[in-house]
Amino acid sequence: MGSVAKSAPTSTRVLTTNKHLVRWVEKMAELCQPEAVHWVDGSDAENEWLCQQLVDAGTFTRLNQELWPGCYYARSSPNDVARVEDRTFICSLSKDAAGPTNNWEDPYAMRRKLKALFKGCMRGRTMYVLPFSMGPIGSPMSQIGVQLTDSAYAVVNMRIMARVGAPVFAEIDKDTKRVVPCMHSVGAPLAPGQQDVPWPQNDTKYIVHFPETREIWSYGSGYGGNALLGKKCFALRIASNIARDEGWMAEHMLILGVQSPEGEKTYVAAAFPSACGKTNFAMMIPPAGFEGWRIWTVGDDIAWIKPDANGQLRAINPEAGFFGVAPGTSAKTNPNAMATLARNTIFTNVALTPEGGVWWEGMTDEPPAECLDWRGERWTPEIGKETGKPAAHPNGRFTAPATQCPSIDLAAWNSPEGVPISAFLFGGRRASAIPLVFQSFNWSSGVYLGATMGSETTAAAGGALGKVRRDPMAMLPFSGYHMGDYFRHWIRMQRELTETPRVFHVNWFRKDQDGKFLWPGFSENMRVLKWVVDRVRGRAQGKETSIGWTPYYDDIDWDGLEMSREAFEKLQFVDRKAWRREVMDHEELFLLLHDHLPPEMIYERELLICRL
Ligand code: TSX
Ligand code: MN
Repeated sequence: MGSVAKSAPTSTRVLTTNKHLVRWVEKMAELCQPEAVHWVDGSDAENEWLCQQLVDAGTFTRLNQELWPGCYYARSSPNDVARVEDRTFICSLSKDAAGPTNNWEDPYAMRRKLKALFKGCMRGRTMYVLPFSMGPIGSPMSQIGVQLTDSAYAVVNMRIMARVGAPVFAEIDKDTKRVVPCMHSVGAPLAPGQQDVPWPQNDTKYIVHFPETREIWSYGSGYGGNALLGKKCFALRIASNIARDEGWMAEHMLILGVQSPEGEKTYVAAAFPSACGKTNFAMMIPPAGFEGWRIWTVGDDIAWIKPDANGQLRAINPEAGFFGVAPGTSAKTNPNAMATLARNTIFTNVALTPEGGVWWEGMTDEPPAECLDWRGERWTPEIGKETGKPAAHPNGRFTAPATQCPSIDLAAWNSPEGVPISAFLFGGRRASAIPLVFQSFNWSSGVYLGATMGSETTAAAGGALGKVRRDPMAMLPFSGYHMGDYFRHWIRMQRELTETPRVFHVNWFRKDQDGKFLWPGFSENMRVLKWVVDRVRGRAQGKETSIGWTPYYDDIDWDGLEMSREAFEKLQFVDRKAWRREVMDHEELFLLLHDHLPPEMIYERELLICRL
């Protein structure tokens, strides 16, 4: 290690005047016993220094700077490649408050356990004090956290994913907002003289949330949602608790704006389960035939949504970057994502090419002749075929700044009051029964659509093929409280609104008897979005069916796409027999949640059964 890299620009300077924060940092340093404490200012110089530290430690490889300017490459430990849902806990005072779909442990017992785990856990490492704002700094909708972490990797990723550093300390010093304390350790202390590994972690992992005291404790993992605590832990699990108490919504939703050739802008928020192409949809480019139309990206993962003084729902994206799944992302499936990740991006668990570039399955039609896979082993297309092992891990990621996205709605993304939301979209990956698009009759039947949404299990996800895995509002792993109470909160939100957003269900994945997709998807989804906008604006017709309002063939703009009336009817067909099975299947989740389920969900189900 070079001696220049050893001296941090800000290593021990305390960057806040907030006494509570200083005292907490001191207390946590006493518990974790780090070698040094580094207050993160968020500057470029500091970031470069941190990245150099990571290169020196073998965690980062600097990519070929001509091909990938400002980009770094990391490989995690094979024991640390994804969120760990079975190690994720909601430690509310009562088990009942966490609900049957969350792991729960008594908060006092869990605190004792965590104290023991964190005792001396940062020995031989630096503890970074990382202040972050979820949402634009100073926005009334934003929330502030401070993450104490022994992972420089977490710091440089968080710097992309959130607003961090000196301006956030300045906000904390005003003492106007409660700060959410976020403790994070990879759980791998170093004995004096002990050689570090490129990806320190601990096989024992705990991702713990204390909803009442608004605290997060994460131990043992350096990866993604386990380690970048502003994202799933704060912006969804803790924020969903804050939102429920304060009358707003923390949702697992993308936000996009549809702009017409006349300049009319309509914002929608959409929730899809994993593997439905949420990021692709958020960054969609309209197809041929839609000249003059634009899709503006506000966010690809999380939306904080709040009624304004006029009773209009407004949304912000609390994040500042995209932590996207790399495999499947290409110039064909998502050119805007490819442009976004072309520079200043951190790649994790993808393949490294001999010329110092990255590659993943689906990035190009032709794989590289040779590369190192996500484990660092030699990989060729032949080896891939023989072993069945992909070059990139299926959960390999890019961490890229949102500002680099060609379709980013910069004004909206920086706007403290957020964008007005006119429609909610729910969706899933469903091979049969579920039409391409339909609109709910009203708010409560829309909440029912969200509550019962799900995706068919694929071979990759494990589980029985073709079985529907329910993932209400895509929030099953992310609601920080009882899912039944969460539906109740959705129902209750209507009272705060002068006009409720219209609610739609979409399914890009319906197949015919031969297993062929009935809908081309991707850019062509613009046609569905236009109908959604036209419905919202009161311009488009609809046909009333037993499940909701569906478009007539002539309500959809077919300019530039070959789609016969017959093919469209197949895509939109409401198969009552299949739907009667579907509605029976809804009961399973409802039984699990029955003691907290709002009566509206029971009524909506009964009404649906009657209509069918
Ligand atoms: O992201 C997807 N979207 C949304 C895009 C805005 N994907 C990829 C899902 C995996 C993450 C899709 N896959 C979509 C879609 O709308 N639709 C499909 C299914 C599909 C796949 C390939 C074809 C068609 C449909 N290709 C051809 O027909 C040639
Ligand atoms: Mn997500």
